[in-house]
Amino acid sequence: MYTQSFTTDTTTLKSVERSSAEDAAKMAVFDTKIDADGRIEPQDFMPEAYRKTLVRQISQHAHSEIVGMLPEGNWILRAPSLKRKAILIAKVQDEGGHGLYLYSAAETLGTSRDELLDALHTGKAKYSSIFNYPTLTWADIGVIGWLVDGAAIMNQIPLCRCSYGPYARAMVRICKEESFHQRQGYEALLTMMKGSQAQRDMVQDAVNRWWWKCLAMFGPPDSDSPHSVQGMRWGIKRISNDDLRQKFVDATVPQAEVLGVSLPDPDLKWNETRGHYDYGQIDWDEFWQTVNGHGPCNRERLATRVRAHNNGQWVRDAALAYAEKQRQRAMKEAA
Ligand code: BYC
Repeated sequence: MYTQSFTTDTTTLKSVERSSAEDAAKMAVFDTKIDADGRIEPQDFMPEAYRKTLVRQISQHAHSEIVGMLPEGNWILRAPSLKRKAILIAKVQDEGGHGLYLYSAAETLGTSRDELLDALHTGKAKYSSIFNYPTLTWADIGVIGWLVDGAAIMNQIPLCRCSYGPYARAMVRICKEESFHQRQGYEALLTMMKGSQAQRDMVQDAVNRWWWKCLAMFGPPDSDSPHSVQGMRWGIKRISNDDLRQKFVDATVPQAEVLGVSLPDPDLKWNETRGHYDYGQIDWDEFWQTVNGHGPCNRERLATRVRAHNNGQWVRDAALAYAEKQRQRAMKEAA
């Protein structure tokens, strides 16, 4: 009995040694690829922490896209013209598509869409803080396009160069569509700014309510961002939260001037020495409250999302039944 036990132990030891040598070799290949700015594909070896980080980020991103459909979807029936309604329907539909590309990218990492949706619906998964605020007027829809999609593009363009191939490729198409979203929002606001004083006031009020929330969208300051250093080391993140936020402020101030709105920050001013705009303090307590489920619309958004998923069960059932019928028919024909 003891002999057998010893024999087994030696075999195990040898196989552990062999597998750790193999793992070290695979890890070296992975590191070399990352250092050379290469792409990691689903069939390649990747350390478990890299896989987990990607699933975390891609799932949060996918959830943001589909929860992001809700505040805008609320306005489809109230759009002020057929043209604006058609544009809004197309935009909301695009967001659903972005969610699908991203869930598919996560599936290549071994996590199914059902698992991810379950985590969203049970409140375990995060999605962007920005979608927990109400859309009170039609001007909010323009401002979401201009500022929220504008911030999203700023954050997502660098993701087209993410080290994980399927995520990077999904982002190329998403960014093209986000660019249309941003422009349609800005154009809708330009039209309102050429209208009545009441319309101009509505735009200014929406900008005042959304500006700070958009700055917070980029995530906590670099000094409080637990995932940034490793994410950048792995080439998942290319530009830090604070640097992206600064790029967004610098790009948006001149757009606000053309539009004729003010940005609600008394500390916002050009800094000649830095070559950037300085801006005021973001309310990080409010940001974390919202991220942790206590924003103004968190409960409503999640409840609407779960209801929509449950209401769609019959569609999924019908699609599966149809696929099964097709499979049976193909088998019968092949026999
Ligand atoms: N909201 O260490 P950090 C869109 C979390 S879709 C909520 O900096 P990381 C659109 C963060 O997840 C917009 N949570 O993390 C759609 C982490 O939590 P955990 C969505 C946030 O990952 C429809 C913790 O805070 N875009 O624009 O290095 C219509 C610490 O943060 C937020 C994406 O998802 C936030 N704003 O960097 C219109 C882009 N910020 O996981 C528009 C992809 C941070 O430790 N994601 N947290 O529990 C990213 O680029 C990065 O994940 C982030 C955060 C920059 C967001």
